[in-house]
Amino acid sequence: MKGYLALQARQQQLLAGLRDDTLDLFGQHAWDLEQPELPAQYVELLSRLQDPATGRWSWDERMVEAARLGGCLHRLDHHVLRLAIARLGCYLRLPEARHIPAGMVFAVNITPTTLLEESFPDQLRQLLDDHQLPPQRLCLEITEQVALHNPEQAKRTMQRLRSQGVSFAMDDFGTGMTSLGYLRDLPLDYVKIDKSFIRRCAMEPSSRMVVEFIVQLGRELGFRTVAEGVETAATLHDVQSLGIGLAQGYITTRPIPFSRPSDGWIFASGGAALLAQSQA
Ligand code: G
Ligand code: MN
Repeated sequence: MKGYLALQARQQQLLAGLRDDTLDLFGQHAWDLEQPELPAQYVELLSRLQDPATGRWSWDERMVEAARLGGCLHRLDHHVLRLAIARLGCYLRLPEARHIPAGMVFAVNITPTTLLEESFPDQLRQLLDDHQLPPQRLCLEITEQVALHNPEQAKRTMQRLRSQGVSFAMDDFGTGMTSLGYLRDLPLDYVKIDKSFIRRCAMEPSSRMVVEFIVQLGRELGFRTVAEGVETAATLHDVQSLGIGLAQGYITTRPIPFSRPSDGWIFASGGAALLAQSQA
């Protein structure tokens, strides 16, 4: 009963956020561990809800599940995608945006059911055109669940969007039940290794071996690996020694409101200073 009430409360919160426009995007960088002297070039846009009473922004990871059970997942995904693309389109036309690295990508989380909607590729194309956002700026983060739904259709949709320039990241890898075969079959640019897995690497040799294998697979198949949830310099150094390509987590930044990218936070350095320090 308690769980059910909590679920209902999350659904209400989400619906209020969508209705009152108090659902917004925050950004968090990933650092390129192979070129840490370059500015960060990967920014994930994360959903946050504002508490009307306190004004504080937060996000409960169980919100997506609440949206799914409450039947508003489609609405949530499309809201977030529209918001992200509209903001980015606007922002990238501002004079200060000329300093943004040409290769910088902005990643948005969408659920597999949205990706698999028949009309999704056309709707996405339309949004990108409407807001004049080059598809090369957009990365879609999807979870392993995509493989459980309809891997063949997922592959077709991803190939089609990728041929237009959109890139794809597999998110939270290591939390689902997916076989490694899907990493081979799906056209992926990034595989983001879940924070629980990264944490276990410090203690479990078997987890380290799996990560090393994924890194190797990435080199052969052409996707880059990303360590999620990196919080300390020690972990940063460790994931670099494992050969992981990028690091994301509180070590790069706490998520920052994206509504004000012109504040300059978008131009973050790439972690070279910290990597040099932790090696000393
Ligand atoms: O599922 P996905 O990987 O997109 O979720 C990212 C979530 O993880 C965000 O809500 C973000 O706030 C959170 N997060 C980002 N960096 C860290 C971190 O270093 N530690 C922890 N515990 N959570 C993080
Ligand atoms: Mn993500």
